[in-house]
Amino acid sequence: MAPGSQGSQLAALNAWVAEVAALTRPDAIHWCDGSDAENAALIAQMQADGTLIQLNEQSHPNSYLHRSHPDDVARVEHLTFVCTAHKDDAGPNNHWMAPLDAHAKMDALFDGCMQGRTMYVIPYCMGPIDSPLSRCGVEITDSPYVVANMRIMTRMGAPALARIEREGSFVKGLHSIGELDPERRFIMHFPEELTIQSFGSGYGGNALLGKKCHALRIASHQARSEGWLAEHMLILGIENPQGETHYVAAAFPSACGKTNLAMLIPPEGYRNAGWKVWTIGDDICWMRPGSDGRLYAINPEAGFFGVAPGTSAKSNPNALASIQHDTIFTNVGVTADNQPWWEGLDDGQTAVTDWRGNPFDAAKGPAAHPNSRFTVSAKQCPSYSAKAEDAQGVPISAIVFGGRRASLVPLVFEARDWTHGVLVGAAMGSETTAAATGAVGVMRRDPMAMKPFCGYNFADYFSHWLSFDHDDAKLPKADLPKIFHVNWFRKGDDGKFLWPGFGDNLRVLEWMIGRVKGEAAAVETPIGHLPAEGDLNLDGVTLNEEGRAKLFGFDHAGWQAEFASIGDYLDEYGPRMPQALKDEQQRIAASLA
Ligand code: SAT
Ligand code: MN
Repeated sequence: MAPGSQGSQLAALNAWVAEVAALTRPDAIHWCDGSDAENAALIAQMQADGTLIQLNEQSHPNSYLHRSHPDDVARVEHLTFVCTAHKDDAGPNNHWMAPLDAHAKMDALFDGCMQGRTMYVIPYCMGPIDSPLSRCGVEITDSPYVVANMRIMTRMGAPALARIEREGSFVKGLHSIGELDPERRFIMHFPEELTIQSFGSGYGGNALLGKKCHALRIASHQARSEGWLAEHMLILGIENPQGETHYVAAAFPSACGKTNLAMLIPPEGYRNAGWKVWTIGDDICWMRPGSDGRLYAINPEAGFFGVAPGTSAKSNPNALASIQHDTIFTNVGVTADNQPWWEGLDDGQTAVTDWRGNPFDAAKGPAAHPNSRFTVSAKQCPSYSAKAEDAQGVPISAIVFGGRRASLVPLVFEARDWTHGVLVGAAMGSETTAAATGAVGVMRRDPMAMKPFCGYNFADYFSHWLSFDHDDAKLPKADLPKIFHVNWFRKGDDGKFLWPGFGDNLRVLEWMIGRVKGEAAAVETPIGHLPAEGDLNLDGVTLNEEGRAKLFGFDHAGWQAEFASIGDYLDEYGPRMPQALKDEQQRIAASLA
């Protein structure tokens, strides 16, 4: 039964649901209330039809394995479109289709696609239910797996519906797994209509429409017109021994360790001294200037959709502790006693069955797909911060950009000012990972880690970022975070990582906070401020000569070539690219000449 009465704020929602039902022709319509009983019934149904496989009830209570279609294991950037009325508004960073053409294509795919299936209507809220920074959406899907995941990843059900009824506005997301045919798969965004349509995939960011589709592509577009930022960033709190907490937002491309950084465990010396790290979010950050001019951030999500391989008691004990119960695993292997297993778990066991459900044979490939995932409520994370539920959000002291760069880029540097920081973000490069289909390990420019997620022209996005550093007497004086760049992935001549990473990354964060407070020293170079020998606490880390030189050095000739390439990259955006950013690039290129 559809809630709400005629004439209420829900009339628009009811009308849309009726319209979708007329097109897709489901056998039944189920409005999700988010209750435990509803979830239990869906899980039982998915166990019965094989969508979910119960894992070892002793070791992993209430946890399930889902095996996706083997052709449906990652986001599909080449099939993802931003459909704005004008092509230039989507920009060279997006695939574009005219809205009318895209609607015609999608209507044909959705026509009758839910026959024999149940249509689920999922009202959800991105962000704490009572936060002014939060935004609501409704996803219609024919996948109960999507319902179960959305229940973990968002504030889903009755409270979200009540907020939609109050506000009357919501993002419309329509999803069908179709036939899971890669030839009939499209992820379409209509930012001007606050609408998402996704067909033919049941996986992650293609199907859980609250995540990348809403919270990044649609929200970035909304944020631009409303004066805030929707970013592909984790948020963490760093509490020093004096009990003072600084919040940091950090952008890394998918599968570059955002979850690990967000759940960092301080090295022993730091722990003993009283340092603590708090997790706010691991993937998405919405930020808005507060009345004091600082940026306040919320995590719009309520759970983690983390990469399983490499997660271990050593690399991320908080994540491992989080996923011991009430977790959905997708595309991992299983052990002889039916526990979830993946490469790098390092628990002395091994899989007997691989992610496809075949007997595991290491010679034929990994047990877990490299983009296999766990879905778990953030509340299960031991380091989850109470502040993550705060309606006001947390004030951000530093913004960090980082990618996977085997060469050139040092461990850390600080941007001179906001404009330079925006250029540092815009020039970000990273080697591709398994989170998207396509070649892995190819260096590409991934500005602010938003290449696959910015819902509008990057040139306009950079202008929007620059606009936060205003000189407008009518607005509160901006007290903006400092901007840094990090590279945990620098390699030596032997191809091995030079920096230990994980918990030791706190050493770098400590230096950043020292810089924010005006206490830590740095040396100036054309690319920004670098810590000099002795500025970073390296007690307990062994670095050889090569490590010190490459992690803290500045390769003049290499950066000259890099800045030439950055200039070419900015030019690809044509006349919409803000002059201030080009000037900044030219200023640095000149100082390198
Ligand atoms: O598939 S998702 O987009 O949800 C995960 C990721 O790529 O970060
Ligand atoms: Mn991500």
